[in-house]
Amino acid sequence: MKGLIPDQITKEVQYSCHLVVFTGAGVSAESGIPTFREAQTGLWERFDPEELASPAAFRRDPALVWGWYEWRRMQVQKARPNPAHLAIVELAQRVPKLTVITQNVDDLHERAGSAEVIHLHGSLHEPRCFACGRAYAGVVTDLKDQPSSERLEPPRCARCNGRVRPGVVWFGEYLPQQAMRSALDAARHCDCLLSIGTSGVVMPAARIPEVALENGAAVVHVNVQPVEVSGPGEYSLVGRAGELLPALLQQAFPTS
Ligand code: BV8
Ligand code: ZN
Repeated sequence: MKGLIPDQITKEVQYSCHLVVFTGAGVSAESGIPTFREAQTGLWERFDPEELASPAAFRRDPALVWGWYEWRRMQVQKARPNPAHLAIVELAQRVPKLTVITQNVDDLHERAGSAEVIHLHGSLHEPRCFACGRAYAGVVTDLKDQPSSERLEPPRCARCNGRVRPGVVWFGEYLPQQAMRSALDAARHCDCLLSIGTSGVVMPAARIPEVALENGAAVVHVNVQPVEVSGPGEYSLVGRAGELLPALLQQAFPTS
């Protein structure tokens, strides 16, 4: 019975010795986490996310930005990994080597069971002092369920009294060097890269699938929107990650 996934793509995964899974906000969409560009709600409706996700915005109005990130962190805390995250964990049991690289700042890959996830844009779960860099994981905020309508003052650093900031990479900030190095190394040496749920507009992360392609790997885009492909070895699978990844897993490694 013909499956959802074209045979050529199934084979690329089935015979892969080193598979890279590169994810964007679309992989968490079916967990109920709004993608970065979906309309912000509540207090942040009138802001362009790229405006808010910047050091300047935090300096200008730390309580507005801290409130937005804490509300997003609460959203993630209430969310659960979806079938796409779980299929990625299963794939890792079936191919010799699998590397997960994510642009997302949620911890849904980890909570699904993925190990050693490379976070190119940091994480909501590693706040740090903006002034001296001291880590402040485990900050507790009892945010109401509704988008916070009031600003939320960020905590102060016990060491230098600086403001605590989200542990994410903002626009205009460099990506963590080690993360980018490991991601590029995996992209250069893999034989197949699945690019899941990303619009591929944010640099330099968006280079990762290109580097894999330049180094001879097959690249498969999984997105609800068709992705323009440049030639043989690059494929666009149109559909929801939560449906296509379990189908790809099942077709490449049928359970006995
Ligand atoms: C840097 C953390 C050096 C914060 C994020 C002009 C040209 C080129 C580059 C630039 C430029 N001007 C500035 C730049 C650099 C800039 C950049 O790339 N800007 C873009 C907008 C043009 N990049 C930077 O600043 C980076 N740093 O370059 O440093 C430097 C230093 C000093 C001065 C200059 C440069 C830092 C970038 C990191 C930004 N931080 N996140 C936070 O989360 O708040 S990026 C943020 O946006 C997310 O992490 C995400 O990765 C990214 C994109 O967001 P979304 O669009 O929501 O998500 P995604 O792209 O993943 O799209 C969702 C996709 O899923 C869609 O395609 C949708 O169709 C699909 N989908 C939806 N549902 C499903 C689905 N697919 C499958 N199944 C579904 N169910
Ligand atoms: Zn400090």
